[in-house]
Amino acid sequence: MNGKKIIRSTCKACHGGCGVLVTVENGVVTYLEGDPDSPTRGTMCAKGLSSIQHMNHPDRLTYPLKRVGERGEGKWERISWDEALDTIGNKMKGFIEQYGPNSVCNSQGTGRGYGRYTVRLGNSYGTGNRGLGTSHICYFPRLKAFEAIFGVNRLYCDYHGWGGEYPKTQISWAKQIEHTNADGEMAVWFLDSLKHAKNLIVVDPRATSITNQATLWLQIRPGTDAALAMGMLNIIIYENLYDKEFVNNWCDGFDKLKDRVREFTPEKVSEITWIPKEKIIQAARIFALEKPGCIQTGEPLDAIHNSHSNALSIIAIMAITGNVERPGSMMCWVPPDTGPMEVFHWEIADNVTKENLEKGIGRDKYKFRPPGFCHTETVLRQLREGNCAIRMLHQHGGNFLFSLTNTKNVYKSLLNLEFISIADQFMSTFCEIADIVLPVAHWLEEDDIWDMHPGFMVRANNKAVEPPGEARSTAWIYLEIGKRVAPKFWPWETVEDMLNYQLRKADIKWEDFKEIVMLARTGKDQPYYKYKTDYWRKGGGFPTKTGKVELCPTMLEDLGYDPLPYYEEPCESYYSTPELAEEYPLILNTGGRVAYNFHTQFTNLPWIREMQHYPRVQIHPDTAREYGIEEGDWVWIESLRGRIRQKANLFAGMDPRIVVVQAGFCYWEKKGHARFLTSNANVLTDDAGPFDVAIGSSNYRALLCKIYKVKDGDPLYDPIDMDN
Ligand SMILES: Nc1nc2c(c(=O)[nH]1)N[C@H]1C(S)=C(S)[C@@H](COP(=O)(O)OP(=O)(O)OC[C@H]3O[C@@H](n4cnc5c(=O)[nH]c(N)nc54)[C@H](O)[C@@H]3O)O[C@H]1N2
Ligand SMILES: Nc1nc2c(c(=O)[nH]1)N[C@H]1C(S)=C(S)[C@@H](COP(=O)(O)OP(=O)(O)OC[C@H]3O[C@@H](n4cnc5c(=O)[nH]c(N)nc54)[C@H](O)[C@@H]3O)O[C@H]1N2
Ligand code: SF4
Ligand SMILES: [Mo]
Repeated sequence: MNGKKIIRSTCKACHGGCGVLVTVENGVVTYLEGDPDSPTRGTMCAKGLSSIQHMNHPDRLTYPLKRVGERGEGKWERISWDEALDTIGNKMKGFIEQYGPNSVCNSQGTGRGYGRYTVRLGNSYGTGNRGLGTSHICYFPRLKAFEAIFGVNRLYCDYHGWGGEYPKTQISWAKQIEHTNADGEMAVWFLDSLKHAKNLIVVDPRATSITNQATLWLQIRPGTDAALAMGMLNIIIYENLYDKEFVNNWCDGFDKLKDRVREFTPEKVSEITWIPKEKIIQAARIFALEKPGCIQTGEPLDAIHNSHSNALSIIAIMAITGNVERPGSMMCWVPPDTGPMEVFHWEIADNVTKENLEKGIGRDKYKFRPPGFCHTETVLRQLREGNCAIRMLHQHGGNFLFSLTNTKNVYKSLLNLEFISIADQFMSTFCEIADIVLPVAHWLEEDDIWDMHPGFMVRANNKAVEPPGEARSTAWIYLEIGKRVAPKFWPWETVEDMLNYQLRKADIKWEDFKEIVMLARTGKDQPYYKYKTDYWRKGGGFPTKTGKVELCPTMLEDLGYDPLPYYEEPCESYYSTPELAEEYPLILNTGGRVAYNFHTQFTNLPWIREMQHYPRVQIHPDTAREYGIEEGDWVWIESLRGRIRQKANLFAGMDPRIVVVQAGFCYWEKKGHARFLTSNANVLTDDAGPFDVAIGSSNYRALLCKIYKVKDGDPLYDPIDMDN
């Protein structure tokens, strides 16, 4: 057919990774389908498949814009790229000169494979205040715990059978990988590997789309995962079910862990978690005895003030059962010859002075975090109080008015920044309060390397069509800003030169890589039992201080923290705040992804909106009856911070005391503050702490609330009180 071509690429409508065949006819994308020859075997989800509607949406940003009215007033003037980039560059340099690099924060939304550019930019101008956002409640706690225990910052589930075995037992712990494709794992791998599994254990307060296939469903009280994990450790250790060979030869700190979990008897843990003790015992026995096994760990474990203990205790279960580096267990994948793309920012990390790192906001308190990341809630509080070292924010993607705790406070805080520049594809509610807005290309419109989570593959995002108007690719925007503020570290003439540089280790150029689309190390090329070789350490071992798997990590000890996991009640609960529970008698859980939105994205697409029209709050039918609420009623959900409305979805698959509010639902069709105050879950969440002591995580998953029916004449939303 005239002008028809098919381009192989990689979808990035979520964190990305699915191989895609893009049909382009006469310069227009006409069809998208999964690439059957990719590791995701031709599968795609509703979000990815609606990318044509997303890309062609009439509301796409097409030109750089400068604010001309008051912040948030919505008055903009079109400017040239030169003016936009020069203004951003000059502002950055001006603040750096006057107040030092820590006065300029640069950050991003959730990962879409451009994290290496964001971090390199921060490193290149030397700031110790990067990464305002949600990493402290999304993946950092798990990554840091992996690093503390194993010396490598992540282990993946070996679903692939490359070592001759599939996992016999799988635990899906606070995770819906079947919907979320998060953290470098893909739904299709998990679902296929279940065909080989004997046991599936699901740890989730709610019934999910896989609980009906589960051998055991541990219906946990939100926010109590560390107690459950320590209860399972208690059974595995005191019933002598642990892997003695692995523990004796390769682990350090076992006796200390054994002492710590002694008090976490099945009875006590059952009381804390609301899970029957028989089920806790059974889960521990199955995982310890029916090997190999792996554990998927999800974001709710991080989005709680007990986050680092959640991660330490669950990862310890992997370790003491010897489910590490054996086929069908938890693996540290060796990357393809390119190496991990993250090197792009590590390699210049030393450019940030020790002093600037130490002065990073929140660093004094929350030290168990990658260097350079400031602590979000502290920064926002300081902005409101008028004593924050950060004066300017350059932001790429993300919408803090939806993603951070206590939206009304977030709004007030951000208004106190002296300058905000932001790059997005749409005029988000965050863009609306910025000073300069940059239009960004869609994944179908840009060339880049996809390596969202370093794993066994690196893939190409291939530009299928030109972006609309003057929208530009992410890589180009970073390169141009980098050239203006720290040219020494951004020496490339073109984006292609920069991509070639990133691929150099594999001795391949972008023009060839974009044709082959993927470099991967799979099958027999992927080595197991690396700790028995010189891979991490001469003579064998793990890349930790002791060379062993550290069950009582020296990394935490050196930072002055209790190195062992412990359990703490959520900051609001029936047990920690019984008086509050009298007024707010239900447990508020805000999250649990649905297939139809990726945070604030896609609720402006007809295909997606047809599948879910309204934001929904899950309420148990018994509870709904008690409050006179019926399916489809608009309901107020109120916490100490404020209230929002969502439509009731009666759901019997959870404890009647729990209410699950959908997060991220953006009312794109509403204007002004209605868009982010009507139904946004984070109007309800807590920004005051206490936070996780080592990492600073806030609590999104186990708070208290009350619910009642919306009455005629009620306002659509409660406005922000700017005086308080
Ligand atoms: N469709 C879609 N996909 C996404 C996203 C999206 O917005 N939409 N977001 C992406 C991002 S940034 C991330 S971090 C990932 C997150 O993806 P996941 O890590 O899979 O997390 P969730 O789906 O939020 O929650 C997983 C499960 O945890 C349960 N849960 C809630 N609270 C608790 C608790 O206290 N304990 C336990 N054990 N379980 C609990 C929920 O009921 C839910 O079924 O998804 C990514 N993928
Ligand atoms: N209550 C509650 N709150 C949560 C969560 C929850 O489960 N419950 N989840 C938390 C988690 S885990 C996370 S990671 C955060 C996520 O929250 P954010 O990090 O704020 O989410 P994003 O999807 O990055 O932000 C959406 C914006 O990014 C823009 N965008 C999308 N792709 C691109 C791109 O390629 N380039 C650019 N420049 N812009 C782009 C979109 O147009 C949109 O305006 O939310 C957190 N907040
Ligand atoms: S799972 Fe993510 S990468 Fe795959 S099709 Fe859906 S949006 Fe695209
Ligand atoms: Mo996330």
